[in-house]
Amino acid sequence: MKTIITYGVFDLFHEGHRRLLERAAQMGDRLIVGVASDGFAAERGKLCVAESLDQRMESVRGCGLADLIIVEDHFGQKAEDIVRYGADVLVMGDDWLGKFDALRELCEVVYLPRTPDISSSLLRSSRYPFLRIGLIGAGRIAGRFVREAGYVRGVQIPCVYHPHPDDSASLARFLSDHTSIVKRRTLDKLFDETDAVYIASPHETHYAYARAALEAGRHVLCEKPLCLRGEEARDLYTLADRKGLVLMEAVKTAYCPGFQRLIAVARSGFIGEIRDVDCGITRLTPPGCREWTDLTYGGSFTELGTYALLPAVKLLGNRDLTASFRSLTDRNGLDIYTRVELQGRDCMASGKCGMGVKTEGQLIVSGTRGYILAEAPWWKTRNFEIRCEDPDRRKRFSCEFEGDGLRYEIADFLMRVQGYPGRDRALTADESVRMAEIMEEFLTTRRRERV
Ligand code: C2G
Repeated sequence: MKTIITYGVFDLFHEGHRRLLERAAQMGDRLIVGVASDGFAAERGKLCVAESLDQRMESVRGCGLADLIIVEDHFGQKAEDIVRYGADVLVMGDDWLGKFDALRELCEVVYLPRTPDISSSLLRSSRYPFLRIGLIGAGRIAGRFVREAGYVRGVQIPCVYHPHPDDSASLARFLSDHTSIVKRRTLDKLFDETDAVYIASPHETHYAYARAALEAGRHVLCEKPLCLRGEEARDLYTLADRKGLVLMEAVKTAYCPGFQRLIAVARSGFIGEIRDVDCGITRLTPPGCREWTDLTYGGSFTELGTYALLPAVKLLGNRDLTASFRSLTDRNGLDIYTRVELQGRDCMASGKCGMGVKTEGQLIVSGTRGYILAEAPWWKTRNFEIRCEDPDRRKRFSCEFEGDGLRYEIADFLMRVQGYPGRDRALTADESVRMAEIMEEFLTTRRRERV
């Protein structure tokens, strides 16, 4: 019996997929089809997969050509599968020409001509035109956002709003770096030319801009911290829901494949009941930056605290966490280093963040049967491993984290705006509101200590 094996994402199953499978099936007696998992597709740079894995597997099943359907979820799996299933031929479309030649050691490799003029991405964009995202703010992160958006098919950035367009050196620098983006002097003009906004302005302005955009019927992707008060964050999510709009807090780690895999492994029960979450994130920041000159909203925790809270809120958020803070401050009373301690029902967590002190940027999730250790920088989750009492039971995971990592949140935002389901679990409204509440508690504590 001659076994043929092939792999794909098979998103929005179309004639090109069917013809590939049909030709592959004709080459042998048995056809095995590997369908990429959501995480693996994202790791391979396919960020805008519209359908879930089970939908895509059902589509392949429905075409009636596959004798066996398997899930492809890691690099190197093809070689394992060829041996495991005794495949005689690996068949791929010729857009992969040469990429799998190394597997000729294990089986014949055949590249078939792709079917022209059809692809999942064309189907997606034909259903939904470009999403036009207007920028509010023209600082460092806005520039990184534009570069990362270039990796997400279906997104356009036509214009940017800055409250003081004429006397802003950062806007002038931004416009010279991104000549295709034009400045708009008013929010209304920005809204007129866009479907959504990305808010990259100073922390304390986020709420007002997000509310204005939602009121104007625009979807909102807002840099962290979304809000500095819990009630404001709750208000925004309520407004977004009422208007049927997408509101997302841009915490890049929450949307990257590696962190999502870590959360899934932690929740799987493999390390038992989670009892402690501990992480550190520091970025030495020179004096003179906004983080140090804004005496009201500056400092380490407002800048990095969202990351320090994210793993605990994701894994322990439903256990009534109460927060306490300890900070080292500069002469202006801004925190150069803060520890946030979270105490919950039969659990605890701690997060260290600092722009004036450097520490190890690892994440440890501790459970009753083992723990997870994510190496620094854990917030760009690439490698993590499970460790147990028995050192032989260690299990290591490696995931891609491409570029600056903003592409993952942009892709999630695009897919949610386009109405594809299943993308709202990366960071839920409740988790985002909880982080705003803790941010508010920190600022209240700081104000109290300053009087
Ligand atoms: N294909 C085709 N003609 C098209 C579109 C796709 O022949 N118009 C082929 C591709 O060449 C591929 C298969 O259909 O062999 C599945 O295509 P995708 O779903 O786009 O999957 P791909 O990104 O190629 O993923 O690890 C390998 C990957 O999983 C393959």
